[in-house]
Amino acid sequence: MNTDAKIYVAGHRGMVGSAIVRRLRSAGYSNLVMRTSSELDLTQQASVTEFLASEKPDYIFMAAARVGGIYANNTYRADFIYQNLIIEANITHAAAMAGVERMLFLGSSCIYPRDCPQPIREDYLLTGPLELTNEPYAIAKIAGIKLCESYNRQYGTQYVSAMPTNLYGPNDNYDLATSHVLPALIRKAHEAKLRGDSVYEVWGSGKPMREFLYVDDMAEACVFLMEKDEIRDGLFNVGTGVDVTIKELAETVMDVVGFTGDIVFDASKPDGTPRKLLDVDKIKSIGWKAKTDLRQGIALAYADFLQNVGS
Ligand code: GFB
Repeated sequence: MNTDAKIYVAGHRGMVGSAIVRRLRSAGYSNLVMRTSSELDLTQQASVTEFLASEKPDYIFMAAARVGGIYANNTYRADFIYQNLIIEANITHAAAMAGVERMLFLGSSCIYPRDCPQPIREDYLLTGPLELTNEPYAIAKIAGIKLCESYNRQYGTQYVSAMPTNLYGPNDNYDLATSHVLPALIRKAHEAKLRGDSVYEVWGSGKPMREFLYVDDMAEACVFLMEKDEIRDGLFNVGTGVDVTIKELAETVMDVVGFTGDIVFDASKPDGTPRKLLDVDKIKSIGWKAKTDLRQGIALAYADFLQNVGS
């Protein structure tokens, strides 16, 4: 990517999109194109077609999506499959028709079968049934991968797919009903500390295992993949290669936040996938690996929470 390349970041206000913008700017890319959802409704095919036909960016980072944690995925199942399918279909088709050569599509580790061997390799895709709590979202993201593959074969595009593990960091969603686990535990531990509570609640059994990647490391991986001209297609897991139980995570969050009470587990909430540790050998083999360890990342995320959300 030349530093004067025109780069469209779809979803630039989200946690991942805003991290990609930070990374691009720090790497000297200044010709960035961004549109808020009120300026450009990505669910409207005609608007997306007109926008990409006129802008004709050299690169697209597709970080726009309807996202959320286990409860949001399981509650708004129709919204998650419809909105993600239509956004990715609109952008992929309009990009190919506008002659956009290179694009990075962002998916999620939930695309892999619920009970596949761990760590999960990219070629385990579509080898077994999905986790039911986020199946609609997973199906949409699998379709996004297939859109990239199909347009690459038919139209000669170079659309690459990146599958991040669970992400966290600056500009995360801290709404307790729709957020992912890590921001939720940061907020719950912080508020329990302020209230002087003796316990803080963790959903499920605490037994599931999750891998957590700091969002600025994810952004670095996204720019890394687009800067490698020889990477023209395919699917790349992006993660740390290390996972922890939700109980261990909750204990680390308590320690970072300074909450000294006890954990209480709410067994009425779903555990979801027992484990989804990504095999990151493929992206490591081309020269990228995550830098931020979990405790360091949680401290950075808590500092962001205090600055922008909490009191
Ligand atoms: O992060 P999370 O919502 O989504 O939940 P997934 C991870 C685990 O943390 C589950 C537990 O076992 C939750 O029960 N957990 C404990 C909590 N306390 C909480 C809490 O207060 N809030 C939340 N949200 N979880 C997501 C998919 O699955 O993974 C997304 O639903 C996406 O679509 C994302 O793929 C990467 O990790 O289970």
